[in-house]
Order: sequence, then structure tokens, then C-alpha cells
Amino acid sequence: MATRRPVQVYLDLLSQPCRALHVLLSCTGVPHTVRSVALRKGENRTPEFTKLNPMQKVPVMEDNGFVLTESDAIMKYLCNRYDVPEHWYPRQPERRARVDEYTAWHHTNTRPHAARVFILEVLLPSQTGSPVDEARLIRAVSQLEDTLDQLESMFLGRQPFLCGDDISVADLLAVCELMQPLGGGRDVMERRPQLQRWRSRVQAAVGEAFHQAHAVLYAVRERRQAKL
Ligand SMILES: N[C@@H](CCC(=O)N[C@@H](CS)C(=O)NCC(=O)O)C(=O)O
Repeated sequence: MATRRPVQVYLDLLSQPCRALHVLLSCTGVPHTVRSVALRKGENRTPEFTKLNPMQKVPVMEDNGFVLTESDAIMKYLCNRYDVPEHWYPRQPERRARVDEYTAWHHTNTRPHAARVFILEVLLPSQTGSPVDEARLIRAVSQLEDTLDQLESMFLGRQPFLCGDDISVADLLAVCELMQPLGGGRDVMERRPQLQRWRSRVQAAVGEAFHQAHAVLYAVRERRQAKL
């Protein structure tokens, strides 16, 4: 059998789905090489990267010639392809369906709602030099609060991790999204002990990989704080 080359992942760690994938790779020990794609420098729009992903987005994975986009699909592929602990993406149909249930919901709830707060509070003002649009930010925060309510009642209401008794790829996607507003100094879990306990459980389960993946986000927060 031909030997497999390490998985190549194209990431910018300021991107939430990239961090989720990075944590999974660090925790599972799947042999991989990280190729940095700096979005702020437009490296996702080069001809080489566009050939890899015509949508010009990160993350992208290449595994022995097989190119895959979409963090959710990439993480599940890695769990299927490599010998990783089962809890990341359980094989038992009902338990797997719970992970799929969350990840389907994630892309129209947690992901856009947390990302919008970061975009309005950090990204747009830094790109345009304009002040934060407070009215839009208030609406975005309110939508995010509804999502956080649902995360607590629907998912964490029944178990310690989002999809069961152990950590799965769903927790990684969610926690990396909910950390993003911290770049603007906003801890969206601040007044939510249930979510805080869940975040602590996730951090304990993944160890140093959590802070390694978030170092770039912490640096954004510190740079902003220094300017205030
Ligand atoms: N649904 C995709 C989202 C990917 C995505 O939106 N990536 C953003 C960074 S978080 C990106 O590459 N944006 C670059 C651009 O749109 O120019 C996933 O989960 O992988």
C-alpha cells in the first residue's frame, strides 16, 4: 500500500472554522501540515489558492490529492478516514445523528449570529475606519442572545457537551464561533454560567490546543485594548 502523506490544511487562525479544525488536528494527532493563508493580505484570492478553492475561503484540506472545503465536512472526513477517538464523531447512528443535528443547526444560527457581532464591532470599523454602527450591533447581539438561549435549553439542557456525554466536533465548531466576539473584548458567555461551565469542559478536554488556536484572537483583543 502506498504511504500516505500528511494532510495539508490551509488556515487563517483568525477564522473560527479554521480554529475548530486546528484544535481537532492537534488533539487527535492526525499527521498534518498547516499552510497559512492570511486573509487580511488577500492570500485567499491568489490564483493558486483559487484553484484549490474557487470560493476563496478557508479552511481547505488536501489529503493525498483529495481536496475538501467546509470545516464541518473536513472534520467529519478526518474522523472517518483516520483512527481518531470515537467520541469526536461517534459511529453509533443515534449519537452521530445528534452531532449532525447540531452541525446542521450551527451554520444558520451560532455561526452567522456570533460572526456578525465580531464583524460589526471589530472587522468593519477596522477595515473602513468608520465607527461601530450601534443600532445594527444591538440587533446582532439580540439575535445572538436568542441563539445562546437555544444552545442552553435545547443542546446543553440535556447533557454536558452539546451532543452527549463527551466532546465532539460540534463543541469545537461552537466554541470557536462563540469565542470570536472576544476579539472585540466581548465575552458573550459572561452572564451565562451554563455556557461558561460548558466552555471550561471543552477547554479541559482539549488542553493547550485551545489557547494555541486562539492566540491570534487574543492578540487582536490586546491590540484593541491598548488603543482604548
Ligand atoms: N462554511 C464555511 C465557511 C468558511 C468561511 O466563511 N471562511 C471565511 C473565514 S471565517 C473566509 O475564508 N473568508 C474569506 C472571504 O470571504 O474572503 C466553513 O465552515 O468552512
